[in-house]
Amino acid sequence: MVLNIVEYPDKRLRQKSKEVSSFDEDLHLFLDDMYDTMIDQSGIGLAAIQVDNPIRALIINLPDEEGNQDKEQLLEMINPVIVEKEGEVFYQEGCLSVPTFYEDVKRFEKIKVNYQDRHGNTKTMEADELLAIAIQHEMDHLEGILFIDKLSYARRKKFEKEYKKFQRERKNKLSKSA
Ligand code: Y12
Ligand code: CO
Repeated sequence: MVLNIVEYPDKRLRQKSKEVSSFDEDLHLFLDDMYDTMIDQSGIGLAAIQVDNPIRALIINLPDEEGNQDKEQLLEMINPVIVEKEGEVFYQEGCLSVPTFYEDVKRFEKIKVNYQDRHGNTKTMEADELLAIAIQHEMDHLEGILFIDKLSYARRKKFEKEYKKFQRERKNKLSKSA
């Protein structure tokens, strides 16, 4: 089932997500709904809070060289914790909760993450390149942090102006087509 995406500036995105303690059927069905939602919206990563469920769960499904998202490569991370980090890299990030906007954000280049899978099994993963960036972006959501919070004051002000214009234009378009 495809769920509604919560969009900035909705305050619900600012909640700190809670630890997951039940790795039951409800969690599995919810993770499946998150996947349906991410794919439906052409996303490559999604945190539970983005579909209005403040639990520490995220999914990532990066495209391969041909641009295809293989479900076999789907990564589900529950209660993730970064235990090692190194280097620095800039990447132009986007987010389904901040539609149409992409901004350069500084991230750690390489990370090591401890997390649990959907069955509660403990895992460790080392990540670099796009995967490291995606994990850090999604883990920020668990703390109520958005990539736009990491912009300079001037860039953020510009973003706020452009985002308001985008919201206005989308509302006008929708009211004309109704
Ligand atoms: C690197 C940086 C950030 C992430 C986090 C996951 N981000 C996304 O999945 C962003 C998806 C996205 C999709 C959009 O829709 C289309 O491209 C059709 C989009 O554009 C619009 O909303 C019009 C914006 C963002 C992972 C890795
Ligand atoms: Co996001």
